Amino acid sequence: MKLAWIILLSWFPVSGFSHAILVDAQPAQNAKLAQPPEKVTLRFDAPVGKRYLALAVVNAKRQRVDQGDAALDLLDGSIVKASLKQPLSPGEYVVRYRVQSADTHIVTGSYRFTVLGETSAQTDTPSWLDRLLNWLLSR
Ligand SMILES: [Cu+2]
Repeated sequence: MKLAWIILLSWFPVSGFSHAILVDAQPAQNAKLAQPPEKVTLRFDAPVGKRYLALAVVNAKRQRVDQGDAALDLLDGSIVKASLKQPLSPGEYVVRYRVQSADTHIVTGSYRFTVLGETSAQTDTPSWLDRLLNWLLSR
């Protein structure tokens, strides 16, 4: 009977603690942002440890654009933040993170977001009216 308990307990050594799951991210996964974000905020379903904490954001050239200040929120240990170089230029970015769950397991993940910016909105071909005006003015 005693042995059965020991086996049972050793099978569930971390019962009560669970694997951290990312429940919210700002910017959101695959977001297309008109305004460059100032920071990245990740929220997990439970507090995470700061020991293996990492949060990096890289651009399409794999250059880091975060300020290297990834940290837990002072009031809420389930929130990880890092500020970004200002302003981010239009383009695609990848967020990579690593945290340690309460069950001691390391959780890693990554996702993308895009900064649209003014240039992508203005690269549309001129409207027929613009072309007509240009033609009239060029005569
Ligand atoms: Cu786990």
